[in-house]
Formats: sequence, structure tokens, C-alpha cells
Amino acid sequence: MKLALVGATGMVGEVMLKVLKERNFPIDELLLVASEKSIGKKLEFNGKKYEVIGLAEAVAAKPNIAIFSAGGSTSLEWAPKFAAAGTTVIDNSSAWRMEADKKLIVPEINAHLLTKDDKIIANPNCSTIQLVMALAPLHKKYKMKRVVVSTYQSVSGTGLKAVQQMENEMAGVKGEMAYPYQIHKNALPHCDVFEDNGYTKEEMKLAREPQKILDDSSFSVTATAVRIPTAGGHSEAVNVQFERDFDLADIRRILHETPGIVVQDNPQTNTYPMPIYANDKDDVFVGRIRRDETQQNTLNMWIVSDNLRKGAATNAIQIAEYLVSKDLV
Ligand code: 11C
Repeated sequence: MKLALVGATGMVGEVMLKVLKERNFPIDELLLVASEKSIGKKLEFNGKKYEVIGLAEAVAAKPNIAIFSAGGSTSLEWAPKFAAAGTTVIDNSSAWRMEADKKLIVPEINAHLLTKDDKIIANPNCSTIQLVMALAPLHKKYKMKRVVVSTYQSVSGTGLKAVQQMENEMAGVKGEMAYPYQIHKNALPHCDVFEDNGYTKEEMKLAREPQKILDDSSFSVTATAVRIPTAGGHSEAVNVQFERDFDLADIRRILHETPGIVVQDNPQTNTYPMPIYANDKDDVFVGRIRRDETQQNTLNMWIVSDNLRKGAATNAIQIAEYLVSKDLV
């Protein structure tokens, strides 16, 4: 297995290396790839030093799989070049997600759709992944009508510059700004850029990606995405209206039995998911599970997950693991 990691020097790239090692992903040859300015840099993996190479050199090396975490424009330009060389690309950016001929994969939900012909596979947005992980098994049984989600997103979703902005502000040090306002002691109802309809791109990803992953356009999702001064993971307050009435104990049982979900829910002991617990873990944590008493067949819950792990690196590596296990690369 020849594996290329494109964007190896970035924040998600760093987590990718950690997760690859933890999961003992089978690698015979590892190519660490980044933009021009990082070529020649040395990175360590599994006790061995690797020199970072450029994209053209990596395409020429014809890896079996290339996991991209280098932003949309790099993916748009380079993923087709890797694909043309026979490499299967797993892309973390939003570049290909909504293309009709590209699959949008959360392995626990729809990896079975993948074939040898899928040469560019899209990894969903981090806030979408944790949302659909909890919604998918509930939808199967009770059929969703409408979802209202409000997110509380980690600065790590924006990248290193944003983490540094928060740390500088906490230390009272002046520095570069990743956001239009301070993030320390603040909440910004603004994740990613604004679109013409008044929603942000992040909100529209939440509104559109779940239908594609669940292969069902019969339900709708509306979102408000908010950036908060935390670094450990994204949190989501989720209100779900179902077609059918449900039993709360059954909702808990379904979530409890779903691989990748951990239920943390006990008001008596102040037990609920938080980024400080989800940080550096692969699971999606669900709590505050309760009936919406103002509307029929409606549930409220709180979902937290590490956006750099299940929301990015882990999900992409699980896709790679699936491809290897089914002999699709
Ligand atoms: C954030 N969800 O937290 C974003 C980061 O479309 O893959 C990932 C952006 C994307 O701001």
C-alpha cells in the first residue's frame, strides 16, 4: 500500500498521521505531500523521518490512495490528476461533496456504495459527520421530517491561525486575526463565508450534505453555525421532528447500540457531552436526550465530537480502511 497524505503539514495532516499510527493502517510506502513552501521539510511518522514532497512528484509516484486535506482549490486542481494516474483520492475539502457523480461517505452509514470506479471520494464536513452519525439510526426507525441544528464550533475547524488568534487573545498578546472579531470571550454567528441567501457556507453544508449521505431528500435541515472559543470539538444542539412517534427509551437504546456513538446522558450526575471529553477521541457523544414538549414527535439532543478526528482524519482513514478491506484499490 502506497499512501500519500496531501496537506501533511497542516492541522488535519498532523492528526491524520496520529490516527494512521494508532489504527495501524497498513502502509508500505508513505508520501508526505504539501505545497511548494513546505517541500523539503522533515516530518516524523512511526519513528522515521520523511521529507515532504510536492504534488507533481506525488502524482508521478502513483500512490494507491491519496488522502487530501489541503483546501478546495488544491483538490479541484490536483485530485483529478491523481485520479487520472489511477490513485483513489479521499478528499476532505468541500470541492467535490455535492457533485452528482462523487460519493459523500460516512463509513458507518454508506461505505457499501463504494466501488473500484470511485476515484474521488468526498469526506463530509465535520459538523455534518457528527450530526448524521446520530441521525442515521433514528431516521431508519422513526423517519425524520425536519431538523433544526445550532452549532458551537471549535476554532480548530478554521485552522492553526484561528487557534493562535484565540491563544494570543487569552494571553493578551497582539497577533494575526483569523476572524473579523476577537474570539476570546465571544461567539461569532459566522462559520465560513456568507452566501447570497444570508446563510453561511457552513450552514448550507449542514442543510445539504445529510440528504446526500442518507440518500433521502424527504427531510429538511436548517442550521445556524456559531464559532465559540473552544479548541476540543464541535457541539450541536439538535431538534428533530419525526414522522412517527417515538419512545425515549428506544431512542437511547438505538443510540447506545450504534457503533461510533457514545451516550453520555444523566442529569442527576451532570453527565453530558462536552468538548473537553470528546477531544482526541474518535466517537460521537450524544446527551441531553429529551422530548420537545412543544411539538409532536420531536426530540432534542446535544451532540459533541472532535472535529479533527471523526470530523476529518478518522472518517477519511476509515474510508481508506474500507477500500483496503474490500480490495477496491
Ligand atoms: C469549520 N467545518 O469548523 C469547518 C471546517 O468544509 O471541510 C471544515 C471545512 C470543510 O469551520
